[in-house]
Amino acid sequence: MANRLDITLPASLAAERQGAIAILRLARPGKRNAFNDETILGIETFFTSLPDGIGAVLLHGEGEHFSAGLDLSELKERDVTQGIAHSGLWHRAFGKIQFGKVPVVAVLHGAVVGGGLELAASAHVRVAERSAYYALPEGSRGIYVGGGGSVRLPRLIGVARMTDMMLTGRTYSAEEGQAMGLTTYLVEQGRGFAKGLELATHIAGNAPLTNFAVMQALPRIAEMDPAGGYEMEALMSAIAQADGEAKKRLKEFLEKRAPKVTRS
Ligand code: 1HE
Repeated sequence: MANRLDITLPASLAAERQGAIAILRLARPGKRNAFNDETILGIETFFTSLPDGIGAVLLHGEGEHFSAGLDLSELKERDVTQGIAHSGLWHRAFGKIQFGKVPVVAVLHGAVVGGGLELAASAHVRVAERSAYYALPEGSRGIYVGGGGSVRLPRLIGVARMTDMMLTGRTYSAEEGQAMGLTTYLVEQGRGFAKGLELATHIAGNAPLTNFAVMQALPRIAEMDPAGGYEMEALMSAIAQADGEAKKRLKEFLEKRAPKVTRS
């Protein structure tokens, strides 16, 4: 049963709750879900205001496109200092997604471009519908990514592909994005929300400490030197397995009350 989430957001965003899942919808389809400052601040508010009991977030976009990225009509006459602050605003908001309270599943369709792709890259699981396509039009607009794209996208698709996208305006299709690891699920048109909700529901059912470890420890360990990484992994693993939730789940398996691992 869907119900409202009591978080005050700008009209460009809509939030609701379905059980343990908080759903955030980019709701400015008339402008192809382009992000003005108000929207970026609203995204930050949403991810910092999630109530207890929410186990995962589902992020999706209204209309034909996920997002056209930065609202270009707001670029105006920013000077260098204001430009740095503007990018910092995006970094802060998207950081609250990647390193927030709970995992985020993003459902992508239509144009996922510029800042829209940067937003998608901040999520933990990405589902593409076949209509999705990816581009970094910053190159042709005379600007540069500013929403963390230089940090997150090379880790997903490699420096070479991002360089190509920015220099040549190349776009990638949903199928190509899936093949290169940008998304990990590819579904038919109109099936993204249901798939995203199914995944978010599974994620929300995990032990909270496991989700914490995957969100907070894994990306940091992956960037560490191997010796430090093994050490941090050992610590995280020990913390997770000492938790009551782990003990309960292991007992359920050993008493044959938990499901086996099966092919999906
Ligand atoms: C916009 C924006 C926008 C649409 N800012 N207003 N992003 C871009 O360079 C992508 C620019 N947008 C497009 O290429 C196309 O709009 C789409 C491929 C996404 C969709 O095409 P279409 O035919 O469905 O829509 P449209 O007719 O182009 O746009 C509908 C309206 O949305 C129209 O306004 P209207 O008043 O004439 O109805 C467009 O002007 C408006 N619109 N996209 C402002 N982006 C932190 S740094 C991040 C840097 C970036 O993200 S750069 C990438 C910018």
